[in-house]
Amino acid sequence: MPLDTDRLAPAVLHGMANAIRALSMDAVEAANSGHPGMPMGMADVATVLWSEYLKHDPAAPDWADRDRFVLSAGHGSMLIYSLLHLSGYARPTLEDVRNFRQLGSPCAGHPENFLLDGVECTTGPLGQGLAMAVGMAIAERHLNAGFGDDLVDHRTWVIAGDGCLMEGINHEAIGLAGHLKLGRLNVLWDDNRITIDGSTDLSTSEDIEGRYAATGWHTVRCDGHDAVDIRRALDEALADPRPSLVACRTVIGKGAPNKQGTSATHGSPLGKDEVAAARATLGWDHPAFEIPKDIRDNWRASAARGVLLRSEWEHRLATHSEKAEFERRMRGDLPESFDLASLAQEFAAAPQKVATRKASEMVLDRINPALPETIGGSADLTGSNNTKAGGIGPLTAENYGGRYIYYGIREFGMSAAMNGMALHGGVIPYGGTFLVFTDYCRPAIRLSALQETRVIYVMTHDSIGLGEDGPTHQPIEHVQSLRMIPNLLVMRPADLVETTECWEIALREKTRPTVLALTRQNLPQVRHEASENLSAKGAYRLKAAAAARKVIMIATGSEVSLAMDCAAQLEANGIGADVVSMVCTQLFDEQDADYRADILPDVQPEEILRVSIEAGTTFGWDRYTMTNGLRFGIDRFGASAPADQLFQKFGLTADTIVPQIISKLNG
Ligand SMILES: Cc1ncc(C[n+]2csc(CCOP(=O)(O)OP(=O)(O)O)c2C)c(N)n1
Ligand SMILES: [Mg+2]
Repeated sequence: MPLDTDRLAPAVLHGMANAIRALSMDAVEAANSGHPGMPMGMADVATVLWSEYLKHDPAAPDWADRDRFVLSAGHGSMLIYSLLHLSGYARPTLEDVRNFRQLGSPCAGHPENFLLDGVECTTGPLGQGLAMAVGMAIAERHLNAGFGDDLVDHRTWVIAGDGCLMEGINHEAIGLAGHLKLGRLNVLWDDNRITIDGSTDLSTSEDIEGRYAATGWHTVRCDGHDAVDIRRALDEALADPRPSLVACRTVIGKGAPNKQGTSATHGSPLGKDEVAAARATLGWDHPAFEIPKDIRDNWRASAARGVLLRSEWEHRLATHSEKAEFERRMRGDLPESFDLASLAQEFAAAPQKVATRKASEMVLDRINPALPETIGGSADLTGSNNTKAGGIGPLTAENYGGRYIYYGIREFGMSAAMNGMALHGGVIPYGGTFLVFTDYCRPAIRLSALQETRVIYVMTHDSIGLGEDGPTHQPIEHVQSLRMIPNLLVMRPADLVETTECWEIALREKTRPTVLALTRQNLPQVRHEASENLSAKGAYRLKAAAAARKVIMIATGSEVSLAMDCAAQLEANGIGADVVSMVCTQLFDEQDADYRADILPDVQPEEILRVSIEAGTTFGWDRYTMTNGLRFGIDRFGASAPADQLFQKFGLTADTIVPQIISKLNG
């Protein structure tokens, strides 16, 4: 809670808030695009929050114990750019702000975590910022349980709009936060009763505070343009042990005399005349992008509290017995001693027939005791995803030190929370559901990839091989469609050894998320040698042709052993066949040209026929088979039946595939 000496006079705060309004309307005007309404409406709330409550030091944006600030209403990006600039962060500079929304400026249309320090997460897809903040708040409490108040003792603040509260994910996110009693999470709702289409009356009549209260939240209301009232509400929020929703009644576009309070200010420049009128209304007679010295000084001075708090924290860290471990965790480095290669070798030496979901559990049995930073979980499919392993216990409101989260049936909420945890740092989240429900997670998976977070998605039941649950549960297009997302590794291991290799790759990828697509059904072990992590090459030759090579079989996951069976039959017919396990297309595409050409030589199909097998869509496989190759897969929805009958029905057996290859070879 701020000291009385931190309290600034309302007139001072008013000038500081008007600097946000001026920068926001002028930057949007210069770009001729953007959203002035939200920053102008929330300027007063944001000024009180940043100058009196938020714990931050502009000189140390990555200070581990800073408060996290999330602008969930990402369209109001000029709000955070103004706040960062005015309070003295190195970037954005005034030039950066002038170039709002232009190529090369870190002031992108929506805030991007990889472009500016102080932007904790990428926001714009409404609702996800708040849901990520839940993950940040979980990570904070979890690390606090491990390292104590001296090192970890901060809050998570969110500014969210009507849209963030209306999105379905809001329900999942606040349900989880309320259940876990994340009292250090405070959401400041820009309650302006306006969205793009007009008044919120058009589309909602919900009792939002009632909904939050029912979910275990504390709620409080304030006049979002009255500093004293804002403080009262924030003080109440801080004092309450529950997560808090602070409903800030505001006027969108506040200060623009003819347009304020209407959706006209939401997402368009105010226009020259209205900007001039706003200047007159606000008493702001400075030219565009000029901030008077006294206001700039007030903003800079407001950061002094954070500077002091950081230096005190640095002193505590310097003498802390856990300093090295804490710093390692926050850097995201794995312990020097961590290594799964020996485990892969153990598995290679003693073959087992297991489902890859089970294989994943066996690997996690080794990972979790060795890596205290992992936080596992599942969206109510723990026993199916095999995610609880290695002796980790539940993370609950009573024990934040636990390492396993029962997310409930909240796939999207889980995925967004994992992004928040990874962005917070100090933890490596992994979580599971059925692969088919990556559709429910997908907007967050996309943000994992965009934000470069190390999140590991453990997605089981990865094909018709799941059997009787039928077409609603059988992924068809999922693996291939996930492969289209840039900066996402999609891995479909074929056995226990490959599963071990994939986990090792995923854990070592600091800036890329991974989807592990794992089987429900048991698979024979295809790898008997593990001196090198071959999965790291994305694809490798599992078996070389014995007879003169005429065919290259390319398969993934459960179809690799099928490809081996096909190859054996081909060889019996005197046709040499390589088998390539394509564990991860993205990693294969990154190999050098020589390696790729060695695995998939660039020759005509008359010389070598390329054949793909994957129990999902064949769409896109011509990338590896070439158009003249053969592609075996499933281009319709599945069916409900035992798995082996389904593989028969969809023609994914050696007896069906081999004759087609031979006939193609015979032209
Ligand atoms: C998931 C998602 N859907 C739609 C949009 C497009 N969009 C951006 S802002 C907005 C309206 C948001 O209303 P509100 O949160 O009340 O913001 P305000 O108009 O008050 O600034 C919409 C529909 C989006 N960014 N994300
Ligand atoms: Mg609104």
